[in-house]
Amino acid sequence: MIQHSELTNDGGVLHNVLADNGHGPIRLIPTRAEPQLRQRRPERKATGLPAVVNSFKYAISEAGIVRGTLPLLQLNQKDGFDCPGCAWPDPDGKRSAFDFCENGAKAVAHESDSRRITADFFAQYSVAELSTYSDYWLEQQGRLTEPMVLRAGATHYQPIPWGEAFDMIATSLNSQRSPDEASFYTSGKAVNEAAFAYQLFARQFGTNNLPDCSNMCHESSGAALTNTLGFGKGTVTLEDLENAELIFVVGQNPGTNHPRQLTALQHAKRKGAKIIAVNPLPEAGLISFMNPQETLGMLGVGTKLADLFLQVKINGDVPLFKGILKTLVERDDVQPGAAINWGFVHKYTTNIDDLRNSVRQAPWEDLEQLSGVSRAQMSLAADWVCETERIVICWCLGVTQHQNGAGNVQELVNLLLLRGAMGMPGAGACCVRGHSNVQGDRTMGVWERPAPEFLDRLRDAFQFEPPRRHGLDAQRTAKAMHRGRIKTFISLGGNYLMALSDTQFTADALQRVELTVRIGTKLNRADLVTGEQALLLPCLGRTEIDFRSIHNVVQEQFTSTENSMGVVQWSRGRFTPASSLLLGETEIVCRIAAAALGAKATVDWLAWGQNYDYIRAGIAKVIPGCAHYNRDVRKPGGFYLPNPPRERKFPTATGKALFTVNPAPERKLEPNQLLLTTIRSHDQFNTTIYGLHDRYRGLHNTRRVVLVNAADLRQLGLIAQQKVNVTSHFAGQTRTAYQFTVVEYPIPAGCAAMYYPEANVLAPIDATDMVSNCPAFKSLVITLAATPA
Ligand SMILES: Nc1nc2c(c(=O)[nH]1)N[C@H]1C(S)=C(S)[C@@H](COP(=O)(O)OP(=O)(O)OC[C@H]3O[C@@H](n4cnc5c(=O)[nH]c(N)nc54)[C@H](O)[C@@H]3O)O[C@H]1N2
Ligand SMILES: Nc1nc2c(c(=O)[nH]1)N[C@H]1C(S)=C(S)[C@@H](COP(=O)(O)OP(=O)(O)OC[C@H]3O[C@@H](n4cnc5c(=O)[nH]c(N)nc54)[C@H](O)[C@@H]3O)O[C@H]1N2
Ligand SMILES: [Mo]
Repeated sequence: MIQHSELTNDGGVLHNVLADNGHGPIRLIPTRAEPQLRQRRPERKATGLPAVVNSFKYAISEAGIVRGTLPLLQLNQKDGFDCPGCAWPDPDGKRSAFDFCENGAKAVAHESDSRRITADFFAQYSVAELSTYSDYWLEQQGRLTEPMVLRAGATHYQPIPWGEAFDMIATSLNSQRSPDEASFYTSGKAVNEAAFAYQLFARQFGTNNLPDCSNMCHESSGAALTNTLGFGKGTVTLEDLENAELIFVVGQNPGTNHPRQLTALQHAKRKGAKIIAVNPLPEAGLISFMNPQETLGMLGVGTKLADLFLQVKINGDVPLFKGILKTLVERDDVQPGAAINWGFVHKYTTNIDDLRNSVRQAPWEDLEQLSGVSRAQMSLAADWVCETERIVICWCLGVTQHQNGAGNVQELVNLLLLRGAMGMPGAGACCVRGHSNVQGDRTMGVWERPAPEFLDRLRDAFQFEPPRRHGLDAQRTAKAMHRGRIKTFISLGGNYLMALSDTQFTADALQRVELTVRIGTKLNRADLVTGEQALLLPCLGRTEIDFRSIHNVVQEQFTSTENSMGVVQWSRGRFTPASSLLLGETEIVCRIAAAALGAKATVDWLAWGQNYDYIRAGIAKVIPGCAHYNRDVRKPGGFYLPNPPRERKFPTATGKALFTVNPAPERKLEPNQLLLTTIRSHDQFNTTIYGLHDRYRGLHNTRRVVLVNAADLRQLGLIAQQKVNVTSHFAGQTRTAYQFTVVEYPIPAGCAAMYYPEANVLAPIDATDMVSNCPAFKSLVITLAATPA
């Protein structure tokens, strides 16, 4: 039985130790000593030669030179594999042989790792010992090579044959009282074929418990876009972005997280576009960019990117955009048509008067004070907005991960609609997705709240009655685990433990599950903080060849993905698998389904796992726009999925796009409290840490830092580089992260930043967006306390 965890001091590291659920004392926080911080001046430019050098350095160190550089040349080519990094699209036309970026290169090299984790490794280290190492160290141990099991009461993982592993999952699933005691998590790397099979399996098993990483990522965008445009995705193509005359980049750090977006911004800029960056941090990529694809960029000659940098306070985006909208409405009141595109508004939208009245009433003082941006700057942005309708707004997590995340996105939509910047070339909403196939997974039906029409199509295509009751999202799943309501938990990729909020709570929750299963390529902490029993099932990466034997003939299988702009494309691995025992994740899903469903199955799961054309034929029957999936996906460059707003069709209840009124968040901070945002360093992919350097921000050697403004440091009586404990405050509860180094950084006063996932212990499980339930990872109230010397 689980006891409460307690605070201990392990080799000088203070933290809560998890209760022993039979596998030994598991550490949630690594206890090995960390190097000291080294701080340099933040860089003013992104990429260029250092980026190319860094990516090759990383490729060489991880993968060995030959295996390291060859995959880089295959990246995002029309006959190569889809980059396992971010979801930024590839150009439709000719592609440069070097169309990769530093961080895409790191993602590929990390997967092409020449190191291996074998059964010997697990015999050598107990799970308790592994848990004393950092997350960085765990992923650096190399690729997983064979299926492993952690049995009840065992201290070590042991090898298990694939067949037995599938039977173990089937037994666990079929012993539950209700299918809703099972949960099927998906991380956004899963390819379309795996995702479609997975959701069909979960629903044939009888549950809509399909939480995914999107619940913690762009859930707010999906909710807001569906509410306002009737369609939950962005509306632009890459060409639109390059043809825009005004581009906003809001709450996004493209230099690190979507480096190829900088090339598109540079192209737009050369055609005369203006760029406005909205961010509390002066991110290098937003300020200036050196294109590594061009000689001048290589030599260090950069393009100045942002024409205007609006250094908004954390969660100050609604007041900022309301200020811009207010300026537009007031100008239009004086001279109708000067700022509002009335032709578009009358024909395609509803609710304009509510919007106009609400912004007229908003006091300037409040808007300036809450946003931290002056009225003069808002007015300058409004001048540029009035000059053109070819406006694109790009956004990512700085917008979505707040208690009013959906409201933030809706406020951006208001601006686009007011100008009619929708469904015309060079204009629209550019919702920049994260994981390389997170958008595709949703298209394929991985969602805990499926539309009734979708379930009807599944029913008709596969002759079964899908469950209608909505399932649990990622956050609600942890709460259900805590109450003992989830008994079997399967993760298709990802790192649910470290990605979700409230690490301690989530860890306690996972330890109450009977069987946790993870399908993955590398070891992470989620494999150490497990249920009573755990399976670790290693799979092929996207860069590797997926061979199948069909009727004794060996055939190569390919898979497909969808990028941020709705283009579906095939992806073919090129490299010898890391181990002969690996299976493709699609096949793993199908074989679990075959074992678990038995006679209940209405498709031939084993055949689906052998030949993905069968799965694609299934996709064709169910997913809109995919009627000829097997044919279209084989076209070079792929095909576009339908996107109604691009044609000015808005499938809302009224058939029109909706203006919304989004109140500015009101949060009264007490003296000494700061508002914390959590961000990615330049050297990580989500919970996968590639290294300990955040080059552009000038922070080296450690990730356990808190970035604070100089004035706040003085006022709090702290000295830069001092060690502090960070406490978050929410609904009368506190959570503490111990021994972080405080860093002086040019962030607005009253704001602070820490790295994800180290900061997730501070994020309350209940602090989520009011509409979408996306965790408010980017507005946490904290205080800092110097640690006793
Ligand atoms: N190399 C690399 N690429 C990645 C990832 C990765 O970890 N590494 N992750 C992938 C995934 S899954 C995703 S979802 C994306 C994430 O891509 P981003 O959203 O760019 O990721 P974050 O580092 O979380 O950065 C958020 C940005 O928002 C700013 N910000 C924080 N709070 C606020 C706010 O209140 N208002 C505004 N306006 N800005 C704010 C931060 O300063 C930061 O610049 O990247 C994807 N690509
Ligand atoms: N505080 C805070 N928390 C956040 C965020 C934040 O900004 N702040 N961002 C949130 C966001 S946007 C997201 S998307 C989530 C990310 O949440 P997840 O998607 O759950 O986490 P990842 O870190 O991307 O998963 C890494 C693991 O995926 C496995 N993996 C890698 N490649 C493959 C593959 O090809 N197949 C399979 N099956 N497995 C593979 C490896 O084992 C690796 O250890 O985190 C969220 N959490
Ligand atoms: Mo994400």
